[in-house]
Amino acid sequence: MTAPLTYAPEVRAALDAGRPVVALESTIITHGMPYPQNLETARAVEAEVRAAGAVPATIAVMGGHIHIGLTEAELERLAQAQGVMKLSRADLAVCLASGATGATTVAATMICAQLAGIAVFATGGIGGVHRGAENSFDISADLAELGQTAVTVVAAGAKAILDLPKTLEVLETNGVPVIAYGQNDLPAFWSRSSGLTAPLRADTPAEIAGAHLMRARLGLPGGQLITNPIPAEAEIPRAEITPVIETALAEAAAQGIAAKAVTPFLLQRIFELTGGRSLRANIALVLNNARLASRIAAEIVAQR
Ligand code: PSU
Ligand code: MN
Repeated sequence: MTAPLTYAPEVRAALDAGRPVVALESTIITHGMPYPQNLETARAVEAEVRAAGAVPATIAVMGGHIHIGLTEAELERLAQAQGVMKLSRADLAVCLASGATGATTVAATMICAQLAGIAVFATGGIGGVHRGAENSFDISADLAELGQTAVTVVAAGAKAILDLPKTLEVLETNGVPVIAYGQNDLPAFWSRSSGLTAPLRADTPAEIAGAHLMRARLGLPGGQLITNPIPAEAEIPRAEITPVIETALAEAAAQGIAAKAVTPFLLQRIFELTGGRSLRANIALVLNNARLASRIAAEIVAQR
């Protein structure tokens, strides 16, 4: 018995022909953005991947199957659905076995991409070590997944709602290369700089593809985290976003928000508190990541 994968015809054809494919997650659609911007963004990200010469494969769980690539109707249904499960490594099999609908986080999307033979995955931000983790133990399963699943993930860094120094420490412990693209600083999602220096730097998609392929030759099981700074024109500078983040975090603590609910709560509050500016930035950075991921996927195909 093999994994229950259902491929969109376009994705299957590209994988069979050895053409570049970029995986995309679905939690950003169901839990990361409000409707209808979530649907518009999902479509725009797919279009961006196509424009860059790769094939997009948005991943979600429906009817007992892992869908590798969604139809327009499936994308629309997911974007409006209520009560969709947020799937990480822990929930994936239970969701599939039950037949429920589930959206894949970074961790679950990596697992599904690897099963499908997709090397590169574009998203917005990854989960990380939450502030106060020394008490809550809230550390995203995304970090452990990066240590064990061989997919190159392109993100805009980790959000400053997290404890970024601790997030870097856990990634290092898990053997994950954290590579800043085109700069020395670790990007912080809405801001181009976190004020921290990234452990590694790459300036071209070819370097990143070369390192991805070298990891396979070395038999190293984990992935790579590429942190791609948000385009300057869409950036919310650190000094502006910091007080908003502090307010949202204080509200989450006061309301006892915990576990899986933390990230969606904070994203929604920051959206409200910035009058939608955080969402516009989020959309710009996801598109930017889709472009870079497509170029990396093309380089991996070329160098293979
Ligand atoms: N960061 C965002 N938008 C998101 C997420 C993170 O800016 O939608 C989602 C991703 O799917 C990520 C997940 O994998 O949240 C992390 O959730 P948690 O912290 O519960 O592991
Ligand atoms: Mn968590």
